Amino acid sequence: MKQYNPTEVEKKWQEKWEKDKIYSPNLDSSKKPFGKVQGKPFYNLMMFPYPSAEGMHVGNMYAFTGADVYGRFMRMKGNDVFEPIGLDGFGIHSENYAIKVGKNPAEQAKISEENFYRQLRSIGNSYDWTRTVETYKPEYYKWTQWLFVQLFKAGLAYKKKALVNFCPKDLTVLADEQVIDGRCERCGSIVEKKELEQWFFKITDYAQRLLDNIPELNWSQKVKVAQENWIGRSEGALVRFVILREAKELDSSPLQDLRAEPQNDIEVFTTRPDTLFGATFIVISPELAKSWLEIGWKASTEVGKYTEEALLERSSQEDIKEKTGIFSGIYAINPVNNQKLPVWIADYVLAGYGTGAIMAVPAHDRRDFEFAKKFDLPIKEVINGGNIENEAYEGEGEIINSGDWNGWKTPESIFKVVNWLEKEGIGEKQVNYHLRDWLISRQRYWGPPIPMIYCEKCEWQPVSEADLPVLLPEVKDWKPKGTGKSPLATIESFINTKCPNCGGPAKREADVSDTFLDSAWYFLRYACTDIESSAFDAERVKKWLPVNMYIGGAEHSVLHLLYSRFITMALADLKFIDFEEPFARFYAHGLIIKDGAKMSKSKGNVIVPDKYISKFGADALRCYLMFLGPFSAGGDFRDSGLEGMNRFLKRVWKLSSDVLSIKYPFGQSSGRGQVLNMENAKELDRAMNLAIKQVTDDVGNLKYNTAIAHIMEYYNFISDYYTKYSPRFGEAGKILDTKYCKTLVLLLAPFAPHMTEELWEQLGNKTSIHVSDWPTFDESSLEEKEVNIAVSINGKTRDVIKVSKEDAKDQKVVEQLAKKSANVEKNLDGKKIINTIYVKEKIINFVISD
Ligand code: ANZ
Ligand code: ZN
Repeated sequence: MKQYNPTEVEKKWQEKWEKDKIYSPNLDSSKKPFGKVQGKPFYNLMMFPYPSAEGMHVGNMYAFTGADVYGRFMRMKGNDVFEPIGLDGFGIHSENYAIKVGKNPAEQAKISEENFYRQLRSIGNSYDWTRTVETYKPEYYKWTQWLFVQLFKAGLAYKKKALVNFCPKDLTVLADEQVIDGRCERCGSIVEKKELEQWFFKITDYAQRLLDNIPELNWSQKVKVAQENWIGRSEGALVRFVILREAKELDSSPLQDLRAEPQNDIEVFTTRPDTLFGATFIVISPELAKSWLEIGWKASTEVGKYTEEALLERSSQEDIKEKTGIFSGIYAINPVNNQKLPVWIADYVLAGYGTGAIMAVPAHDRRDFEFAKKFDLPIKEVINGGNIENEAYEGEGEIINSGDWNGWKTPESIFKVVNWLEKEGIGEKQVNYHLRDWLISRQRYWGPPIPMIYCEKCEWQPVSEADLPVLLPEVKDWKPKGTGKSPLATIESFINTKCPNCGGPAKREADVSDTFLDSAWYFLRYACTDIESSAFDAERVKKWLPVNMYIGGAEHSVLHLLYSRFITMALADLKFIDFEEPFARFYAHGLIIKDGAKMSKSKGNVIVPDKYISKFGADALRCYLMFLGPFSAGGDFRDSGLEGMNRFLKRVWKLSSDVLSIKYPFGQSSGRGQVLNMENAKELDRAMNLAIKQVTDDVGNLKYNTAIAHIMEYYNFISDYYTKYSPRFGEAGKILDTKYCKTLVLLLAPFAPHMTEELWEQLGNKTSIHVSDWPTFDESSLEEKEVNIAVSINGKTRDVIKVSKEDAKDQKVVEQLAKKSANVEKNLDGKKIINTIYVKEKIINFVISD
């Protein structure tokens, strides 16, 4: 047999697989390739990549391979596996790369795509290459625009002026989810706040449902928790504080024109209505103060000045700074005890949450405590248990200093407090969510134009579906402007159009949509790439979705994974599909570390797989990556480890060749005079069954590193036998059955798909190993045949004997065997046995008289 030449073998099989379409299931009839029985549809999906021309590094390859191993395993287990691939070519990331290399994004996208697909092919994943999806192509983004139109028609898309996150480097707005610790998710710049008119999706309408479904998802726990926290449900109460009449008169009618009676009050959202008696002041956000000023509140000049400054500060969103604030000059009445509370304006109260106003309870809230200390405001304890001299007490306890509520326990009694407030007409139960609506507009070029048209008469109108896609025009000047406007805004021929409703002159929306919209529905499109008349086909989507296994990075916990869930839910409500959760199972893979840091372009520690593939082959790299640590944890990349894996694969190849080159008759003497008798065969069977069991369990649980370790153990075991009974020692030494070797090759197939395919063919098989059946094991061969039984005399252990399970059933037999032990015999010393106690398969104790 030939030397192992991975380059040759891998090329041969990659071409043949693609030609034979063994990884392209028939999505309608779901027949397995090669006319085998029908399998169950299994949608095995890896998060598609967003490419740049530098291409894929081994960290990316790690994730893709791990997903593929699972798909290959499920295919051999008899499922019809659909494992598609594509790429998210639109977006800021790709556009920034185009800027960097000085190319037009459209031109660059093609180059990136080619390189990416070349790399992806070279690692030998079982992708259905007949159904790729590229988000930047009109045949795809036509449907992204269609989706936008559906959401608009359903009242789930709206345009409004809002204070939004703006990245000063990427020169565009960002959604809340794309601001991580105050910085741009893409480039790391500190995000600013700008007031701009933008398109939003009403993901907040779905907050509760997004939350309710979480327990049923078979997802990594930490991702579920991250989503729960991001959605951030808070239960509490809305409480109304009446603004003090007398103060209004005092202060040259500060609120006279503020609001029409009787609504001149301040509403606050609180999660701790049980602390109402402890409220000692009220705080409103600078934004709320400004809106009051705008409707005629005649506040002092200092107040006006503070408000302006605080708002300006807000827009430059630096890291956490000292709390600032100012007394507004007005007072409000605490509805539970009619106490007069000063109303302050301060920047620690946010405009976008709750009502933008709070009741401050410094004794029991850290932020309020700090503020009270700084401005010398009163602190009043209403929950016992803490020491409020030094810090706020936020824990549980008994309500004190609170009239009727005294003695109630908190937090258990919060509901009683809310009932009380409702009865008194002071406030009511309220649930708030931290989740904000999804900001969709991007003032960039490289994305799908938002398919909306503005007409003076008819206002915003969606482009009619027959006119989709709204093509992204080819323009010279496509770079971001930083004016808060998209580069398309100045392209007259693009902007000027007709109103789809009245036919009058109208203007197109110039912004494009967020790339996260492109990726929020691609998993639906994969199954329908051949369908031109609609985004997807209900029947086919029903057959293949939800995705059975979704693998990707945990960093998308609240971005892509949340957006996809929302879009799927909305499509379900619009009756386009009949399920509301897109990913039945989500598994977060680990990261590859190099020199102590996560592998990434920005860290400059990237390892490109290409050179390793050409040197050792994709199979060696795949096996090595899967072996380096638990798939959920990742691991440290080392060249030496890869070389070791390469040697292992060569050994497997050699073993298989040896087995093939000689036909071993069973049960004859080897040159060394050793015979593989029935006992040896039993041992081999046991090792084989054990290996099958362990590898099956481990791969099924994505424990790839231990699966490979078991394959190695099994290899060592059988190779010992093959070596011992090697024909080198004589012609008569051909004793082993090829089944042990076949099993080895089968178990290794998901990890080293090319090499095993070649060996499989050489072992005389006509169909691909990857559509062959995964080996099954015989549980009974795994059972222990013997047990160890301790023999004791008067409680003192004298020996441990090996007894067959059969014999261990019978106390009489065990007694006899025990007495045969020399040490036992010596200690019994002919004395009379008064009693014998046998604990089955464990201990036999003889009681003798001294
Ligand atoms: C009084 C109080 C007393 C509060 C106490 C807490 C402890 P979550 O859990 O995040 O919903 N709050 C409400 N709106 C706010 C805003 N716009 N900006 C800043 N803070 C705001 O938190 C709700 C709590 O955060 C509310 O409950 C309110 O302070 C504050 F011992 O009201 B609490
Ligand atoms: Zn019109």
